[in-house]
Amino acid sequence: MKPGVLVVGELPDWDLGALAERFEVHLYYATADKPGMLARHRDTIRAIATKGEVGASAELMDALPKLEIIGCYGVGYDLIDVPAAKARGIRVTNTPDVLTEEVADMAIGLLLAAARRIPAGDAWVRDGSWKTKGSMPLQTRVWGKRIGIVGLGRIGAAIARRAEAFRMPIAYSARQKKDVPYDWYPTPAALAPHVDILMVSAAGGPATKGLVDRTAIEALKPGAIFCNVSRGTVVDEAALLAALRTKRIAAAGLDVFLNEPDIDPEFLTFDHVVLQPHAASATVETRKDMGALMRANLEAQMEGRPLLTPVA
Ligand code: 8YV
Repeated sequence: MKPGVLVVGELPDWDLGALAERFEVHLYYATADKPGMLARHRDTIRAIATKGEVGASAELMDALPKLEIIGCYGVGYDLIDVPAAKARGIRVTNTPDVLTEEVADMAIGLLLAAARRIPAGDAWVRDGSWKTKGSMPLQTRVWGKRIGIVGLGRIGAAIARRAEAFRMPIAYSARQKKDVPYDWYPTPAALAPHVDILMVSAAGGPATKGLVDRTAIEALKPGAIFCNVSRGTVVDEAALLAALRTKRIAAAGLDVFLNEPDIDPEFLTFDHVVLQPHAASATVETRKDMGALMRANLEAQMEGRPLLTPVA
């Protein structure tokens, strides 16, 4: 008999199909009767497949006494209660590396789209403004500007490599200075006054909650550009909204927010902000790689082999 996997967040059909070859797949996200599904399959579910936006709580773990592993379809596992998993001997894996370059592409894309007003330019052509009003308002330069990266992990480093090609002086904030030729600051608040662009790419979770605080946002130079491809929780969103309201932040590109997808509606009112629906890793190619890595971890656990990318 195949082991059971509880799929708590929606996955592409190709992943569900591949999972079904090795597991009895239970679509938790699609069932109205969640307690019933847990009760019926509590003795056979040995794995959970989750994703960045949908976590796994201690309560869910407790409902599944045979649970051995939680495979996160995403690098960020901040919504999985890892201490609870550890305490119960449940392994947790994520999908690092396979999405690094994709997220860095989106970071640069958002930066260019916001500063160069690419969506507004597209609308200007489509709605006839080009013909009736002539040129659109001028844009803001990106290349050569000083960029500050909050969190120089795998994704931050990939953004920095791209920024080098844009001939940008690079600075970063991180708890520890790293062996890189970029200027280091210990906190976003220390970094912010020295940069033209603040790019947030730190991991989410309790350790980085509110890391980009009001002090950091208020320390940005007037006219700064702000981007976030990490987690909404990393930023003091009230302070960000205030700086967007006054246009102290001249342009912003945001892929992540608090309370996704029910985000603060004020974001929708800003025409100097480019919004994305938490899609930085969302290409067919990368999502296939993420799914394959998540499944490889689940299968390794079922077969008693070492996990490929464990976090706990
Ligand atoms: C999501 C992400 O997990 O990897 C992460 O941490 O935020 C994303 O890749 C992705 O949307 C999968 O649901």
